[in-house]
Amino acid sequence: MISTLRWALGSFKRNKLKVHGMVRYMIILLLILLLFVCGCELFEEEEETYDYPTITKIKIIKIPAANEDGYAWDDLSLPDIYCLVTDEQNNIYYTSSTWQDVGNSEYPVTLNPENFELKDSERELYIEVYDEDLTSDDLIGEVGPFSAQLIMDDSSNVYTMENYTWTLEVSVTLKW
Ligand SMILES: [Ca+2]
Ligand SMILES: [Ca+2]
Repeated sequence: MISTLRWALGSFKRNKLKVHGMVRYMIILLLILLLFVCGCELFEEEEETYDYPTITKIKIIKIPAANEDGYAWDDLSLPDIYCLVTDEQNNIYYTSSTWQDVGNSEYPVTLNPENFELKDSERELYIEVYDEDLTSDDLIGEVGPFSAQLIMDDSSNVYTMENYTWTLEVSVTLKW
């Protein structure tokens, strides 16, 4: 009888320990979940701040299929696209990297400038789009002028420019 009682007591203690373990385990799990959810929310709420209006994206949406002489941009391959951001005096403020052999289905081509700040928000800028060649690059076309102020007055972050003479369409995304 005593041994049965002892066994029952021991079993109760063991189960109690098991329950405690499980509760502890679930609390830890809940804490981890809570931390994760809070972390995600904090991450989402973290808005990047900019000291100056900053171009975060340049999208080449459309380029003419052929050059002004009616020939393809490259003889044996597709055009290699990059752009410059310049002003009226041809000062260069930004040179993008080049997208090699861009096919029609690849547009829009997104060029991501890293923290391209427009410290002078009134400065009028142009975007020149080129086909990179071995000797001299072909100018595909130009859009502009635009300024950070013009885009901010427009209030939308994405500003699209089209040059009908060149059949060229480019958009810039500005954050401020
Ligand atoms: Ca070419
Ligand atoms: Ca090419």
